[in-house]
Amino acid sequence: MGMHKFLLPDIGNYENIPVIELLVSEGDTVEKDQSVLTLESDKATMEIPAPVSGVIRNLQIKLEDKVSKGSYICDIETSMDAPAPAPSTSSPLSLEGRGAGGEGGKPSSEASTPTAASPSPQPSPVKGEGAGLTQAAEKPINAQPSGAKFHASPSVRAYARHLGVELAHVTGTGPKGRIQKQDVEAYIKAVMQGEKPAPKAPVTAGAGIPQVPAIDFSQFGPTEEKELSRIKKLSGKHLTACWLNIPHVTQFDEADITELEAFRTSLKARADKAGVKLTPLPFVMMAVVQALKEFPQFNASLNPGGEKLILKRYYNIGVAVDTPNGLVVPVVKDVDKKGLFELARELAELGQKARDGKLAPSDMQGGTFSISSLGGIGGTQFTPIVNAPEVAILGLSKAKMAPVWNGASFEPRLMMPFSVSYDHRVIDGAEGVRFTTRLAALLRDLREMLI
Ligand code: CAO
Repeated sequence: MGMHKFLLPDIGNYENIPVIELLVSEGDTVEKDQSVLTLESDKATMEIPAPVSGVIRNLQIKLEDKVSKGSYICDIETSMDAPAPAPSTSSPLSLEGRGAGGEGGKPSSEASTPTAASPSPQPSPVKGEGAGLTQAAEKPINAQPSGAKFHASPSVRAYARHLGVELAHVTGTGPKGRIQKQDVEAYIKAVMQGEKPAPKAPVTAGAGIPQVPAIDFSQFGPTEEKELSRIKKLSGKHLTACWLNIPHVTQFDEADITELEAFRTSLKARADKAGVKLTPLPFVMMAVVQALKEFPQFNASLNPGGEKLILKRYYNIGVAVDTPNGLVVPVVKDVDKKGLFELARELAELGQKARDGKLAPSDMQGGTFSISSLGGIGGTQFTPIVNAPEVAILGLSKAKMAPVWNGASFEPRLMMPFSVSYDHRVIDGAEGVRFTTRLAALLRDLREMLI
C-alpha cells in the first residue's frame, strides 16, 4: 500500500479555475488516466486525469471550488506493486480552447509522496469530430471549447455520444444548466418509460449509409441554433426517403411557349372577369395530363414488392407550394375534368390555404404526379426529387425570350426550361425523353391536345 498525494499539475497561466464536475467520490477506485475532475476557464473545459491507479482518499475539493497549480485534490491509495508515475518532462496542461496550441509553460514539478511524483498531463487534441485541432500529446486530456450551445464536459459528451443521446434533448441540472452524466441517464430513463420520445436516428442513418460526422462548430466561430419548422422536419424525412429509395434520372428540355403565352394574354380580360389570375401553370397541368394519358407509366406507382406497376386512371396533380414554414404539396384532384379557370381558382385557393397553414390532410392526399414550379422565381434548370410513391415529377423554370433558329433565321421565342425526374426502375431513359419531347410539343401547340 502507498499513498499518492494528487496535486493539480501545471495548467499553464491559469489560476483559480472553477471545478465544474467531480467525477469521483471517496472510496472510488480509479485507473491511471481516468478523469477525476473537470475544470472550466472562460475559454475551455478540461478534464484532469488520475496520475496513478488506486482508491480515492481524503478528497479535498468540491464542486465550484477554485483550483490552481499545486492545489491538493485528494490522495490516491495505491497497491504496493502499482508502478509509480514517471517524473514529468513534458509540457503543461493547456486550457486553450479554440485550437490554440497551448504553447509554453514549464513542466509540472508537483511531486507528492516519496514514492511517486505527480505526472504532468499532456495537452491533447481537442475533442470534437472534424476538429482537426491537434497538439503534441502522449495521453489524452479532453479539452472542449467553452461557449458550446450545450454545456457538458467532454466525458459527458462522449458518454452521450456512446449512448446515442443528443445533448439537445437533455436538460442539464448542473451549475449554469450544465449537463451531467446523471442528466443523460435521467433522459434515457424517461425515454424508456415513454415519458419522452425516443431520439431519432440521424436522417443520414440507414443500412450501409455512412453518417455525416457530428461537428461542434462553435470551436470554429460563433454559431446559433434554429429549430427547423415542423413542416421542414416532416418533409425532410419524406424527401430523404424518396431520395434514398428511388434511383433518379432527370431529363431536361425546354418548351416554346410563345403561342401559349399569347393565348394566356388573350384570356386576361375573361380571367379578370371570372376573378382568377391565370398563370402558365394551369396550361402546363392540362398538357401534363394529356402526356400522362399517353404515357400511363408516369401516372403510376410500384406495388410494395416492387414487381408490379399500379397504373392510375385518375389524374391528381400535386403542386409544390412555398410557404413561410416550408414546402407543402397540395393536390389538385381530377385535373382532366377541369378547365383553365377552375384550375387557376383551385391553385390560388390551395396556395393560400397552404401559406395560412390550413391545408387538411385530404388536401395533400391522392396525388398521382407532381409539379414543382419555380418559374415565378427564376432559375434555368433544377432536379426535382420524385415524390414517392409517385414515379415522376415535373420541374418548371423561368421562361425567357431566346433567339431560336427556324431553319432560315433566328426568331425571338419564349422558351420555358423544364425537367422531369423519374424513377428509373419504372421508366427507361428512352421513355423519359419521349415524355419530355411530347410535353414540349403539347406546350408549344395546345391544339395537340385535341389529337
Ligand atoms: N416562367 C415565367 N414566368 C412564370 C412562370 C414560368 N415558368 N411560372 C409562373 N410565372 C409567373 C406568373 O405568370 C406570375 O407572373 P405575373 O404575376 O406577372 O402574372 C408570377 O410568375 C408568379 O406566379 P405564381 O408563382 O404566383 O403562380 P403560379 O401559378 O406559377 O404558382 C404556386 C402557384 C402555388 C405554385 C405558387 O404560389 C408557389 O408557391 N410557387 C413556389 C413554388 C415552390 O416553392 N416550389 C417548391 C419547389 S421545391 O421542389
